[in-house]
Amino acid sequence: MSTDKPVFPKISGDELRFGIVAARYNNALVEALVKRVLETFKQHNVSALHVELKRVPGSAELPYMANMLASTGQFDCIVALGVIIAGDTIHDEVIAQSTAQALTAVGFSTEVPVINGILTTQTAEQAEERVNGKTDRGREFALAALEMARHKVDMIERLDELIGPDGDWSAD
Ligand code: DLZ
Repeated sequence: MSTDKPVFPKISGDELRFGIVAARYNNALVEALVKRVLETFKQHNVSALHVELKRVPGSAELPYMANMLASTGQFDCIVALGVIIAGDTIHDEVIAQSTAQALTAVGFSTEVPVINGILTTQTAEQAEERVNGKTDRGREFALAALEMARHKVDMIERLDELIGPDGDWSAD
């Protein structure tokens, strides 16, 4: 695991809107992630009215709901939260890889950034350390969401200016 901590820019979230999708598998750990994300949003002035939380059975269902929320056009960023813990089979690897790819695809097709907040660990203890221990992944996911939401708003505005009201591309 990388112990590097990224430095996030200071961003006010007062006009930003977020969708959160949380898996119920490994529920206690995922709920702790949800709590940290919501706390961090609050610390950055995100209005509770601008956050919608949906729950799905497991991490494999996260991309579907992320795609549906992003498709509404009502959000500046979607945060997908789950905890995948290795078992006796390679099921965890299949879910982790396919969800990561699908979440990335949602961002490209909807133009709404999606934060991959799925922890993938060998043991429950490793997940616990990253959720409730020294490594605060929930906060990291929220800070990444704030930064990407800001990028999304800025880039969509820029594209709108370039394309113009009649849909004509006006870049030199
Ligand atoms: C089936 C399954 C297994 C074995 N492990 C996990 C896990 O560690 N974390 C998680 O979020 N979901 C798990 N699931 C459930 C799948 O994500 C999914 O809900 C089911 O395969 C139904 O599509």
